Amino acid sequence: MRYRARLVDRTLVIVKPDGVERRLCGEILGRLEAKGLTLAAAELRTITVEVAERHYAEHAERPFFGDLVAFITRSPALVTVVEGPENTWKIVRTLMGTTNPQEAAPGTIRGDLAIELTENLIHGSDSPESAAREIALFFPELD
Ligand code: D4T
Repeated sequence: MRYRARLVDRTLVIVKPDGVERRLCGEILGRLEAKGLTLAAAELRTITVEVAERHYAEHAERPFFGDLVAFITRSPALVTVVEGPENTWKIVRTLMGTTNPQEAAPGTIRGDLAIELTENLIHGSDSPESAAREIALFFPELD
């Protein structure tokens, strides 16, 4: 019988503007799907400054906050909810690779496809609590 993950968990995944601009949406989502994860929602949208500031609120005091908000809002991003087994957020983070693509392992999305910290292609929630908060922020209708 073909393997199918039990769908018990959800996480927010964003193909950031650099990924859309570089035409890597298919490559990136393809890796998540090939792993066995399932798209539950997806929308190409230009993230507003207000939503970006709420999404990255934990970085509000960091020196790179302004550039980060400008980057994530500069052109459309592919905002998605990905479904899979327990701790799907962690499975996605493993596939993504570390935040700095220069340190990300080969075989990961950032390790294979990116080189700049500021253009690291993909966002994935970093805990169950972040996943719930971010899904509610980007897809309130799914709650
Ligand atoms: P996101 O949240 O975008 O998925 O990235 P991570 O979860 O992997 O990493 P993060 O929250 O620590 O950083 C958010 C975002 O800010 C950029 N960044 C980060 C930056 O421009 N300069 C920096 O010094 C750091 C630490 C990269 C990702």
